[in-house]
Amino acid sequence: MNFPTWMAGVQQRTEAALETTLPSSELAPGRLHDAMRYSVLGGGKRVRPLLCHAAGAVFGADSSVLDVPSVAVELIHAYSLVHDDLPCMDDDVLRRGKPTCHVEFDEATALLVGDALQTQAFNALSKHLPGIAPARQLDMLNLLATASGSRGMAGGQAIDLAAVGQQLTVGELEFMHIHKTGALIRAAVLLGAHCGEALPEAMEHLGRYANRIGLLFQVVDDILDAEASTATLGKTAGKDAAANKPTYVSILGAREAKAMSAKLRQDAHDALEPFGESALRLHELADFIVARTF
Ligand code: GRG
Repeated sequence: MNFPTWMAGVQQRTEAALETTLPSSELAPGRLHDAMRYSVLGGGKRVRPLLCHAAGAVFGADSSVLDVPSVAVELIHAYSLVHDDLPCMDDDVLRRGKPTCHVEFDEATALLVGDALQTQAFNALSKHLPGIAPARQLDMLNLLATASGSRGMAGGQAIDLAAVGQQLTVGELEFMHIHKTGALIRAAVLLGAHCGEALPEAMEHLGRYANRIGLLFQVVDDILDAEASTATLGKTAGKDAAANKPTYVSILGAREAKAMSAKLRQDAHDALEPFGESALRLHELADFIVARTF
């Protein structure tokens, strides 16, 4: 199976799993459920579920089991986007080519959507997972909680907000993005591996890959924000410069940022060496993250 066909398959099954996980708009409170579904379904590249499935495949994990952490991570991601777009944060009106949640609904609803998506993620991941020992499942819940919280994504967002208008070194920028963007991407990869038979040494190699991919994702995001159009991105382009935010492009310049993305991609490929052919999809995803146009 070629990469586009595999990717479309995972995206489809993720969409279906999200659809059944989210409460129906017909259930009370209908408007909140409607806003949750609006914010999650029918958009997004589903990069984190793709990484989760690709990592699980290395260790023989079952696709139907992998759907569960994939959904959990994607719900956390969707919540972060809804909150990130709020006027008190990035104040954006466009996401995935549609009005942002607080524009389509209202601010209070958007706040609740984020809250409810976050708890829905843990609800999904805490249900019975066939073939996964309870202790392993607890590790998975702990991994996702840590990646999402103040020592992970939420902490990275706090650093990001404090960095507006500041001069950061590349090291400080990296620290911020390892948390804000990288932590959840790393969690997606490791949760996939937890669904299969991954030994600690393999987890270490995979962790190295995930760290590189997390940063790579952000460097490419910075380049796209500077160079792509709003129409292509489906979100407001040029926001980082307009908001006076430090980015890889503003600190290093576009040429150096692209050189950095090439190096990170190579490092990601190198980290996968011990896995041979079984890591094909993870290799392809590293290339996809660099080649993406939105
Ligand atoms: C509000 C707690 C809290 C956290 C927000 C991740 C984040 C922290 C904010 C997102 C803002 C942003 C644009 C970050 C850059 C990297 C990123 C996560 C881009 C969006 O992810 P994609 O490209 O989006 O995977 P799709 O729409 O494809 O799912």
